[in-house]
Amino acid sequence: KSYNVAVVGATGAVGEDMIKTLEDFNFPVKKLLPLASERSIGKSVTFKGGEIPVEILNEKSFEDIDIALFSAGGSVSAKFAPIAAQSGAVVIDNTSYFRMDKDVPLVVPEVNPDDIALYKNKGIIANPNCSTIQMVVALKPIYDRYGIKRVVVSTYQATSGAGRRAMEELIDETKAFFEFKYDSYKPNIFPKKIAFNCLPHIDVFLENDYTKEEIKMVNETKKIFHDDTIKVTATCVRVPVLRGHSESVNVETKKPFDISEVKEAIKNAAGCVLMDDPKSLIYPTPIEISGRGETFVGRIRRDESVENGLNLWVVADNLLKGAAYNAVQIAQILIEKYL
Ligand code: A2P
Ligand code: 11C
Repeated sequence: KSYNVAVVGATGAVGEDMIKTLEDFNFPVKKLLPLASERSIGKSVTFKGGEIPVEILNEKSFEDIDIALFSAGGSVSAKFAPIAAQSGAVVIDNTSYFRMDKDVPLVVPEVNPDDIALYKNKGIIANPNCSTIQMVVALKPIYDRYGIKRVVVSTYQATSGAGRRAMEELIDETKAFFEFKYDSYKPNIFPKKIAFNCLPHIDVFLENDYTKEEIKMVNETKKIFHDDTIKVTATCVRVPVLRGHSESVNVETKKPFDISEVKEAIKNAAGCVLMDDPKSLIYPTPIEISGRGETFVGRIRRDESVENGLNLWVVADNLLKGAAYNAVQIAQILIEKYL
């Protein structure tokens, strides 16, 4: 059996990788429908060696669509995901719009694949935030063996998390630096200069002075593990990297652990790659793991300042495991088990 698949936001950084990931997975696509805004009239996408023209998203776009992958921003999902579901498509939505809706499953296939069954409620499955996805993949083997009391996470997030134009801004600003025009460069996408800088500010600030990105990491982690007792606190930072989010994750487990056992558990965990031999310079960095779908973990060591404390360095390609790859993994399980 093969399926008609729409990609909403097909010209964006994530949309482009969704199309590439469908190809890499050899997903059984009968028809691919790339959708974007009027700005993309005349553009096309490449799929399996052919060019497919981009169409403008409208209410009728989903009439013969089986699966719709959305990554065109929250307001587009808010309006068009229910229309797509109404037309009979199953929506896999990469935006934050439906994530905390109790009738919408929030899925990371290595952690809570069975929640996919809840797509039947609204016809919508939510893909978590990129920073949450890679953290929970690394935490899963630890959670299963020792339980988790508390997590303190600091992130180092790539510009691609904010989209294609954000990546271009980092490049343009870097060029401006070498042309002695940095001081007068006016950023458009980021609130301050990102080249040669880092910004403790991703998404909007909330009443409690946390950013929305930080609160997403708290709430989404609890929902994915079905465990409101996990305490999570986050500081999310944008760094001048194009692709690949890194995270320093400090964990307090419920039960005592043996550090070599933790490494073994991460090595054997679904979707995790252990890269931990610092003396041989083996630890993950964004450049080294770019283009891969797994989550890479290194610098594993005991936090001696607390009972049952553990430090991890977790890196993943935010456009792949953090977005496109996770979405296509969900689609794959959907067709294998449910459609
Ligand atoms: P377009 O290129 O036509 O603006 P990114 O996150 O990399 O900025 O990409 C956002 C994606 O979402 C793009 O494909 C963009 O299309 C699409 N998009 C943004 N707003 C809309 C809209 N109102 N309707 C359809 N697609 C949209
Ligand atoms: C970033 N994590 O790196 C964001 C992008 O909730 O889907 C994804 C935002 C989201 O900017």
